[in-house]
Amino acid sequence: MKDELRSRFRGALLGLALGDAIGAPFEGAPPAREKGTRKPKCDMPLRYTDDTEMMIGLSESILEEERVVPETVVQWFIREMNPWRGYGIGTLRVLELVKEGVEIEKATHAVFPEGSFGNGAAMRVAPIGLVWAADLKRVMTEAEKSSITTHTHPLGIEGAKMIALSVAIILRTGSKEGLLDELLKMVREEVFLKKLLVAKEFLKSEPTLEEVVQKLGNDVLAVESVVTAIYAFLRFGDSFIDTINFCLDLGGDTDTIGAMAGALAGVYLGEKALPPTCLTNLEDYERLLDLSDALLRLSLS
Ligand code: F2R
Ligand code: MG
Ligand code: MG
Repeated sequence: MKDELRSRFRGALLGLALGDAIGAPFEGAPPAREKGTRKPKCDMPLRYTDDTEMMIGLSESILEEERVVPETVVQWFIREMNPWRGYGIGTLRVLELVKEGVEIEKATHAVFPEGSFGNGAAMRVAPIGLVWAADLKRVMTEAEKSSITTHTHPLGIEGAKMIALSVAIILRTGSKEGLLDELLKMVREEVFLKKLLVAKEFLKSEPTLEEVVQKLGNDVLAVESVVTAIYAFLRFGDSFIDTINFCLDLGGDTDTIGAMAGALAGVYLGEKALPPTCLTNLEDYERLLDLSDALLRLSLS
């Protein structure tokens, strides 16, 4: 039992980092003409981007405090972040302002007065779904606390809750069945509910890449990427590499959709289903293993 849990925790973090690193070279590319066009390049060093760096920061902050303390999370981001990994402009500015002494709440409304609805809170949130999987209400409150460090718009927060809940539900059930119905019960924002219903229809009809991009989205906004990642997992999640290939073919925010879908496929399939060549070349592989194991210990304590 503990071995299986360890494998799923590792699968989630490694899956997120692989999806991010494999997707990064394609970020901003147009959708492929047809499915199966793009293949992952794993025979070279796989360097991760802001998605994984922030997930590591969130994880280490959780391990330090045994809960999400927004100030601790932000201080980690400020101290450890490498801007060259490709951060969203809003997120970068929030962190600069907090570093200069501005309160988090004020800083998060400086660039976008209503707060950011980018996917930056959703892309890093998987560890919360792992640690508090036994309590879905707690998953939502901790996900919200982690989001408001940079993303205060209700849609940015809801996107993060959806990914954290998906990780938790997959960990609890070990299944893809019923995930959309569970999310439909818990999600509050109309725009996400509509997209979840589209995803449900798409699972019956095998849409083209163009239809997926048009109806679910492929860009940096939470509403244009979170359901897309969930759909990629539900359609292709029996194979990790098929899931990531599909994210590459979608184009647009490939590293982030890959990171979110990769975390879901990873927690579903476990560590052993991840391609060994890709893992060998993944930056910080050992650190990610240690982090997953420490999160597991916290969740069992
Ligand atoms: N930043 C990037 N990629 C570009 C640079 C990397 C490139 N590969 C390179 O080679 O240089 N990727 C990362 O950013 C995304 C996550 O962004 P996050 O953290 O959500 O940032 P931000 O700035 O808050 O939001 C992103 C954009 O969304 C729009 N937006 C958000 N809220 C808005 C609002 N209230 N009103 C209007 N627009 C809003 C803006 O365009 C934001 O810049 C991930 O893809 C990650 O990989
Ligand atoms: Mg990125
Ligand atoms: Mg991205």
